[in-house]
Amino acid sequence: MNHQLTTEQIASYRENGFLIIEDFLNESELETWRSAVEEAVALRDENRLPEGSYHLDRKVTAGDEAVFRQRINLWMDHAGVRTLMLDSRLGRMAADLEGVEGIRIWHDQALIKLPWANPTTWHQDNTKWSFVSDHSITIWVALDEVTIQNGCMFFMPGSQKKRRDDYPAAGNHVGAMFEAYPDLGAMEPVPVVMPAGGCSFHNGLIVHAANANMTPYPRRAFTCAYMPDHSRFNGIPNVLPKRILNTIQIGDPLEDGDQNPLIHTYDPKREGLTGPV
Ligand SMILES: O=C(O)CCC(=O)C(=O)O
Ligand SMILES: [Fe+2]
Repeated sequence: MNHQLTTEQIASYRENGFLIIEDFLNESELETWRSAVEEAVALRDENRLPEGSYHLDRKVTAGDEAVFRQRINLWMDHAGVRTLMLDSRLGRMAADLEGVEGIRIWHDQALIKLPWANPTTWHQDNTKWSFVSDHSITIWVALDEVTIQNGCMFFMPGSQKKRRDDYPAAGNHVGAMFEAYPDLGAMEPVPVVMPAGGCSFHNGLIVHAANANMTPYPRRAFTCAYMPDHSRFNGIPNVLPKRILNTIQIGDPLEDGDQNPLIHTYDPKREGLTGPV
């Protein structure tokens, strides 16, 4: 795993809100990621979220897979994915790109854009999550080559510098966000194509989308969203389980290690670091 970041890469990430690493996984690592994710998705069956989730009653329907097949927090119920996700090297990359002390997993997800799937509408990630942060970050690993044709992502460089909380949920047309924010609709997006085994990192506030899949093959990606340590609950349930939602108050820290494990920290006083398993 190509996990060493240069100061140029970190500076570029902080300016643009994203970074591409084309040679992230070697061939054998890619094979390990592919088979772990494939097996975990098959085991999860029709459930988008793990057992005990607040939204578990939201059954996956054919319509839900119009954009992608989405299976969240596979690290919780598959040992192979868990080993990959708890790797502290990933946490360190996220911490260094964002300049934060500690990194917790917010959620992982398999995002499989099936043949002929619709585009992913323009959005900012962090405005949907259970904590507010300028420093959330996602790694998006390409399990297949990603092209303009099969549904690559597009980023609006620099757009992470401004939070946009008020736009319609996905399901509307691809540019629905730009009706609320016309300045964004005047920007030129950057397409993110990469070979299988490449990855991108993007900030949780960058405005982004993905193309339709105009090929007869799936576009498989595995991603993990990270939350800075010491982030606090904002009242949005999102992917949190009932077990936590039943007890937590707005403003409480999200620090349950079984839900949001701390995978890397520079804080020597902090205990409970999970580390590679
Ligand atoms: O893969 C996609 O189509 C969208 C991914 C995305 O929005 C994300 O990883 O934040
Ligand atoms: Fe996103």
